Amino acid sequence: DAWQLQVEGVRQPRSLSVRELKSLGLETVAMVLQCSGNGRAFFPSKPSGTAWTVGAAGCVVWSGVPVREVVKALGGVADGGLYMTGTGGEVLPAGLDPKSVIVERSVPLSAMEDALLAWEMNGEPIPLAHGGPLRLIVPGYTGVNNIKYIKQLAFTPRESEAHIMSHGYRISPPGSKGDPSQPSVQEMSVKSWINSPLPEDGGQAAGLVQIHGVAFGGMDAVKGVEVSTDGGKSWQAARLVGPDLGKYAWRQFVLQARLPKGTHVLASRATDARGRVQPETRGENQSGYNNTSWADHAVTVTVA
Ligand SMILES: Nc1nc2c(c(=O)[nH]1)N[C@H]1C(S)=C(S)[C@@H](COP(=O)(O)O)O[C@H]1N2
Ligand SMILES: [Mo]
Repeated sequence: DAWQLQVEGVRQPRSLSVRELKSLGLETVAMVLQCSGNGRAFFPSKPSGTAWTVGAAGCVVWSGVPVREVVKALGGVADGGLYMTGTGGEVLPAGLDPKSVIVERSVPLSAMEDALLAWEMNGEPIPLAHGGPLRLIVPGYTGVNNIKYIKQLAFTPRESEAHIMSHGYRISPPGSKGDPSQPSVQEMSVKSWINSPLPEDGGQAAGLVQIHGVAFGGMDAVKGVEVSTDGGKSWQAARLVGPDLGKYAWRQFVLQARLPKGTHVLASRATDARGRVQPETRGENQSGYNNTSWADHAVTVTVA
């Protein structure tokens, strides 16, 4: 409760403790937190960075105060505020230019509407590893925009000049370096993948299988998922299962299929509430970000 957050770029800028923030409002959001490098392992260019396939994501319930309530209590956003900029509370190593190491990210002001300053994760205080005591949650935005142990929230006329914002996490053409003219990794888009059966589960017996996985829309709800058992030549509608926890959460899906002996390429393809369909191919970029390709996420299983 004693952790302090400095709020800048509002009419009455000041520092608030988590205890004070707890008196200003309480909301809960279930959302997919996904690293922008999730799916990087499928890039043939083998970009540097962790070779994630699908493991750098989770669907998490966060609770805290809506940012808009905090802003309201401090008189509103000051004139000229176009971005919401969060700064991580890491102790910076001495002797380095702070801009080169600080975790500070800017998102468009519009992201404030659904953003939370959260102190609870899945009903418990957020552990340090996931950003406690206080984390900025920007639903629909990739992992890096969700600032852990946030120490400052500022409404700024420009994007942060921290390296992680200006040059890191940019969609750079293959072979080039990141720079501020390129798009930053921000909103997620519609994506799904299969969690079972997987080749590493070992041999699958011929007959009935439940092909299941997860699907999410990013900024919009997921409307449906199709599954293919022939590498994308034909598709069947899967069934969404489990509770609907809102548009920022993922849904589980299942398709019951009868697989004969042989090798099968299983793929899933999600559609969001605006009718946008998960694409077949990835968007090539230097760092292996934002891979939503259904073909890359297809799995090959052998049925005995
Ligand atoms: N302060 C701070 N916030 C941060 C980071 C960080 O290094 N420092 N890493 C970001 C990145 S790249 C990701 S993918 C997520 C990971 O969140 P998790 O550890 O809760 O899974 O946190 C984001 N927020
Ligand atoms: Mo990340």
